[in-house]
Amino acid sequence: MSFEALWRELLPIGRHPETGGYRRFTYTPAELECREWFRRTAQARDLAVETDRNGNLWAWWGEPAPGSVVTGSHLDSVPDGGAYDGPLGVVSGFAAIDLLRERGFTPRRSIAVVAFAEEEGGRFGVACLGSRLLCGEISPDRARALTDPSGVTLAEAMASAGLDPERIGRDDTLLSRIGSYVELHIEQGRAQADLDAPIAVGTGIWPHGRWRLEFTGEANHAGTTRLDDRRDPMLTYANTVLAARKKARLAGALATVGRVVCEPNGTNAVPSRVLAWLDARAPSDEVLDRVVEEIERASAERAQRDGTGFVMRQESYSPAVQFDPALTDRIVRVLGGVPTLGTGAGHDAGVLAGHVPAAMLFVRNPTGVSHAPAEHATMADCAAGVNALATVLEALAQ
Ligand code: HGY
Ligand code: MN
Ligand code: MN
Repeated sequence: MSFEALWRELLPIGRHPETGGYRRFTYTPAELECREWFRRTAQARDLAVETDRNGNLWAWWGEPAPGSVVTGSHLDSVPDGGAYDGPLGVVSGFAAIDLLRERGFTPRRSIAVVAFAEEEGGRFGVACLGSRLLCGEISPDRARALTDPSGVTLAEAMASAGLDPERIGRDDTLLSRIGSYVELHIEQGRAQADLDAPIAVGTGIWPHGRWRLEFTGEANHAGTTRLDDRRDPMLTYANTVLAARKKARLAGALATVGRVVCEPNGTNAVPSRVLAWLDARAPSDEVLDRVVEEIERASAERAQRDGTGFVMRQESYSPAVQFDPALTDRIVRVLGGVPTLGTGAGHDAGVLAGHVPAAMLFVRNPTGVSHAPAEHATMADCAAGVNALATVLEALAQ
């Protein structure tokens, strides 16, 4: 089946009718439907499909064995994310297998398509949760206790999806099977548009992390409480957003606050608490640590002045990643010389890179927009991606 037919099957699942964005949160109905799609697609190709102990989906062409070639990405999305971030890599994996079979190729090394669970951390707050669990990069106890915004724990969500949360944790058997991991992903930026390059190869990922910010104050009446008598957490929060932007700009880093919760959220009341999440990224771990420290200090000082409480807690951190140079060079060569580029976007390949040879292929994104409904790649570029992936898988699996 061609890429387009597969793409059209997945496209409507979890898409919000008004915004056109995707809400495929791990183990919720929309994402479970994506899992069903993955299983059906694998079975239709006689690929042995399994859900591993950490909720990651695997489809095997050939016996799962050490030295296998693995490709894939993720099916979950950020709130109102685009159609391509994640699914493009999974659909392209199946389409590349179709193409190799049409060419009469029989792999000497098994090939697998994987869909990692909770890559966006969109429900439980930790990015790349499925690949971190696979690689033993997060403790099973901490993972089980992670909660979604309504207080449901990962353990409860897994159990209701028919998985046993007691089994989560590093999976040495599975890791030993991965000879190399190559993730195809839509570019989240427009470097390839500027280079007029439909395909590029990743070199590395900026260090990045996310921190939970809690501002506490004193709830009170908006109409009768003098300004000097207030302990308003919204004020401290607002200054933190401005400080984050300034500290990041001065350091050549990135800082974003895209998620905030105000309690009790009344129009005519000074809030009691504001919760917010900082996403910060930088060219190096040192710069990132410095920027985050400066933001924390500026917020603590402002809280002092406002008479409010301020607590900052790291929720997830991904150190700088360099993809496997030998694998990356080989992929560039096999593709006849394509541009290479770094990225500020995190990926499961970034987690795997610490454990097995990992690399990334990027497909051009004409506008660079991502984590938004407007995210888009042309079908021609997606087809070029499938071709490139098939060429790479053939080279690695023969
Ligand atoms: O946040 C990221 O960089 C990725 O999309 N999880
Ligand atoms: Mn993403
Ligand atoms: Mn992604």
